[in-house]
Amino acid sequence: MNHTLQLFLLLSALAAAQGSCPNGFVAVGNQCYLFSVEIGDKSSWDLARDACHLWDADLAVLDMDCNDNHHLITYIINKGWTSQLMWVGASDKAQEGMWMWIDGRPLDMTSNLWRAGEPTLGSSYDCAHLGYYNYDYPRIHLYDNSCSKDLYYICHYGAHARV
Ligand SMILES: [Ca+2]
Repeated sequence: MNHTLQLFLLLSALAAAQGSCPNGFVAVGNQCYLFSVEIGDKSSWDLARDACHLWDADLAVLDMDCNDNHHLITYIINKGWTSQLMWVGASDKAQEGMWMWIDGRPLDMTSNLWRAGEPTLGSSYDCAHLGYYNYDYPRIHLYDNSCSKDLYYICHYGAHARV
């Protein structure tokens, strides 16, 4: 093994150990996210995805089986962003009432990620965002909303969209 390759492997290992993320992204748990609230950008759900794609990312996917959800939500609360509505990568555009993450996993409508009473099953409400409701502040949950609404969004580096 030559020295250049050894150095490259060492730096790669260090970067991974430090959870380093691309410019603009922050490490939360062991994932990298970009919060558009940091750059003041709001857009529709589709345009938010386009923006994320420019950074080799896609809208955030949350997973109940994984601690990263907890890290992400705690991070948002600690930042004081609980009153900001932020698009994440789930929708029921393909089929009303069949919520899917953009990585192809189903999002169970009974998931604890949803605010009680959400999603509303509206055919005009097909995209999911994180947000809060007055009386459970500062807890945040998923809500469905109109995809054309201009909201902040969370890009997730390395999220591999299949839909
Ligand atoms: Ca819907």
